[in-house]
Amino acid sequence: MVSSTSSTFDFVVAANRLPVDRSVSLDGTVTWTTSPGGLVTAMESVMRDREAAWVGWAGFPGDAPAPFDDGRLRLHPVGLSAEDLTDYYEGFSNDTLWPLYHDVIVPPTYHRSWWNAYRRVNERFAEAVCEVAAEGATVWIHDYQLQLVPAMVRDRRPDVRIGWFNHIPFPPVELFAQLPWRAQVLRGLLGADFLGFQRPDDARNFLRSCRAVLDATVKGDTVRWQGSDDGRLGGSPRVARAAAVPISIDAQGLRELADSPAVRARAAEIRESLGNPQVVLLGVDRLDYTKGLRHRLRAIGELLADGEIAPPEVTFVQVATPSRERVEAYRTLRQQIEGTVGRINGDFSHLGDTAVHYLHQSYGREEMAALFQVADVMLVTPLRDGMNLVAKEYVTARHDGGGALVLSEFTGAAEELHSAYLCNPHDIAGLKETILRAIRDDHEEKRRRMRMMRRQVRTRDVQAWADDFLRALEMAPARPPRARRS
Ligand code: GDG
Repeated sequence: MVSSTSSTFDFVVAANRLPVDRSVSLDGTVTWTTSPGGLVTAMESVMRDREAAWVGWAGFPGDAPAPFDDGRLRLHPVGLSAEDLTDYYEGFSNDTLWPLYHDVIVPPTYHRSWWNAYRRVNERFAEAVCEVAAEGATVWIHDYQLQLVPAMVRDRRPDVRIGWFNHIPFPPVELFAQLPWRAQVLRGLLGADFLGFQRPDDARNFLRSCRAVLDATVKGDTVRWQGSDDGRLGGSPRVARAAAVPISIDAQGLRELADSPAVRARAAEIRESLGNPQVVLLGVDRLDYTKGLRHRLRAIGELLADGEIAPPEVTFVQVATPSRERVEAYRTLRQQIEGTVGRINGDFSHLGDTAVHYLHQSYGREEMAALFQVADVMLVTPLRDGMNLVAKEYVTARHDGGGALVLSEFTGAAEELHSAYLCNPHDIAGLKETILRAIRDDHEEKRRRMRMMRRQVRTRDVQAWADDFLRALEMAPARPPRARRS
C-alpha cells in the first residue's frame, strides 16, 4: 500500500453519484445518509482496509459542498450546475448515450452543446480524481456518464492504475458508429488499463468498435492503440484489456432481510390485502422504455382478454419506480403505460378485484423484499438491460424455494440464470405462452429451477464481482488466472 497523506488516497472510486443522500432539516441542519444499493455494499467491503475516497455528484445543483468523511471513507463532491444537469446528465448521458447503448429503442438525440457539457463535466471529475489519488493509486471509474475520465486522468497521472466498469450494454459497432463523437469516446475509454463489461458480447462490441473506428490493433481481449486526442497518430501508446465481469447483489444481506420476521409478516399482509389470489404476477422496474413494460402489459392484456387469466384468482402488481421525469421520452412512456393500465383495468377489473395494481412509487428495501416473496411469477422482460439486478434479487429473496422467474433473453442476467423461463419480449405470443408455463408448471419443476438460480447468485455475489474486477485490474493488461469458483 502506498503511504497516504491526509488528502490523498490509494483507492479512488468515481461514479456520477456519491453514495450518500443529503437532507436539510427545518432548522438548516444538514445530514447525510448512506444510499442503499449494491454498489455501495460492494465498495464498502473493498474499501474497508484502505485509504479510500469516492468522487461524485452530491445530488443537488450548485456548488460542491466541501469534502467530508463518512467513517473511513472520504467523500469528494463534484459540483453540477442546473445547466450541467440538463446538458450533461439528462441530455448527453440519458438522452444520447442511454438510448444509443440500449439498441436505439427510442431515437438518441445528438446535440453538440450536450457533448460540450459532457466533456466539461468529465474534466471536472478527472480533476477531482487527480486531486485525491495518491501516487500509484487504484482508480475505479463507473459507467457511461464518465467515459472520458479514464484518458483525462491518464494524461495527468501516468502513475495510477485505472479501471472502468460499464453498468449498461455496449452496443454493436453498427449502432455505436452513429455517435458523432465515437472516436473521442473510445479514446477516452482507452485511458483505462482494464475495462469491465456485463456480458462477453459487450466487451466484444467495444473491441470491434476500437478496431473499426480507431483502427486499433485487437488481439484476443487486448487492444493496442497509439493516437492522440486530436486524432493524429503519434500520441502515447495505450494498451487495455476488455472483459466481462458480471455484476451481482449482496445475496447474504438480502437473504437475511427476506427471512426476517417483519418481512415475512409483511408479505402475508400484502397477499391478504390483494385478496389472497392464487397467483400473484409481479414486475419491479424503473419506469424506463428499456424495461419492456409496454410489451409486458400487452401480453397481460391479451391473456386477460383470452380468459387465460382473470382476477381475483390471478392478479398483476407492477411497481414502476419514477425515473428521469424531465426527459421527454420518459414522460411519453409514462402516459402510454398509464393509459394502457387504465384501459386494462376498465375492461377486466371488477369491484374489489383489480386486474393490474400499478404503483408509480418507490419503496423501502423491506417492502421490496416482502413483495418478492409474494410474487408467484416474477416478470423481468426488458428489451435490453445491462444486467438486471431485480432478477437476481427475486431468486434470492424467495428463500422458501417457491416462485418462478420469467426472464428476457436480452438481459445480462439471462447469461447466468439459465434455469429461468426465458423469453423474447418482442414475441407477444411467445411471451404469453411463457407466462402461462411459469404459472402452470408443476411445483417440483419450478423449485428445481429456482434452486439452481439461487445457488448461482449465492456463489457469484457482489463481493465476488468486486474481487474479480480488482484482480483483473491489478493484472491488466495481462489476463488474470481463471476466476475462482467458491
Ligand atoms: C443499471 C443497469 C444493471 C427499483 N425500484 C425500487 C428499488 N429498485 C432497485 C431494484 C434494483 C435496482 O433498483 C435496479 O437495478 P436494475 O439492475 O434492475 O436496473 P437499473 O436501475 O437500470 O440499473 C442494469 C445495474 O445498473 C447494475 O449494474 O443491472 O442493467 O441498467 O436493485 O431492487 N429499490 C427500492 N425501492 C424501489 O422502489 N428500495
